Amino acid sequence: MTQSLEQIIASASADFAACADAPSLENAKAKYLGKTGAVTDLLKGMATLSPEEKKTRGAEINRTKDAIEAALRARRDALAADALNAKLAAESIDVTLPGRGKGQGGIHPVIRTWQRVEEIFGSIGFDVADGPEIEADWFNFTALNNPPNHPARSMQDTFYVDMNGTDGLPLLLRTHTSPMQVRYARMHASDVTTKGKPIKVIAPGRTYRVDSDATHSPMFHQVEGLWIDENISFADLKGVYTDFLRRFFESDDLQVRFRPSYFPFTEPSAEIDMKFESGPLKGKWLEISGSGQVHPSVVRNFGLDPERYIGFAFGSGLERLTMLRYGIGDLRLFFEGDLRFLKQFA
Ligand code: 2NM
Repeated sequence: MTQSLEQIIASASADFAACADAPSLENAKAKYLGKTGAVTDLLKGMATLSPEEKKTRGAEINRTKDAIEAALRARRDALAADALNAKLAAESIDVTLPGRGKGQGGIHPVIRTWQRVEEIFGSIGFDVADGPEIEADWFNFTALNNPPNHPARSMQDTFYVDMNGTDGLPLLLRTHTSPMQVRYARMHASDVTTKGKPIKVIAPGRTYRVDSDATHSPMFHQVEGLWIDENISFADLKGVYTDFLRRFFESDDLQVRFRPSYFPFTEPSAEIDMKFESGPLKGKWLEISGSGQVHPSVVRNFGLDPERYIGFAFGSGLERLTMLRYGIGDLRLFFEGDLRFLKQFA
């Protein structure tokens, strides 16, 4: 039974409409436009027609083919649009929901101490110096009177970055911020000698030692201070440092004492102890800093005459200052990045 051309178009449209996805649509296409499809059959059926009839019939079949192809395209487009809409619906974002927010960062407690130390010493007329963490051996050790065989210079105690750095001498991670004092003093030595302007500077920053346990971290923070002038004494250092500690700990009756000690770069040297008169740490002497009169050889390395100029220096750990101020018991809390700890200081 031969179908009319209109019936074939209607049947193709119905078949295409029944296809729910692209692969089944391509199968349905073969049924009409493929090698054994209905349109091909129609063309074969023209073999017996006269040339005149072939012309008319051929044109009719071509229109049929065009109509089927148009129906196919329309269904393809519709299926693609459905697929896209389904995908968009599955991935839909509810733009009316409240945002997650950026999360507020906070200042790390040690950096808070750093800022506070700069503020207090700044108000007493101290400049702030900042310099390299990768240092030359001369600035970190030699200039500071560290003898060649001092254990601090060993591979066990210092991180060496390059054993043949500048002029064949090692480059290392600074073990204290004193090398910055040396740099600063050499830079400002002529202000001292020609303008009579004293050197008053603190050098806060990161320092490094091969050391890691409950009370030592391979990276830690120091603040060191240097005061060079004519005719100053330990009494001046004690006055300035006591003022600093009382303001830092917000404790007007905090007591300070100097206790003899030893450092290669100072002579004489002293530990600075402090004692609270109230609060949870009341009555206990606590070691808080090292200090001393800068050794004559070191003053000479600053480019100054030790017969004329006197230097006082001190050094303190920013972690220790922070632990005492906030009552923190474990150094490692500073470096673990635990938000439950850090949020308390934000
Ligand atoms: C300390 C203890 C004693 C110190 C010495 C110097 C310099 F560069 F002037 F020689 N800066 N810091 C010093 C002195 C540091 O820390 C425990």
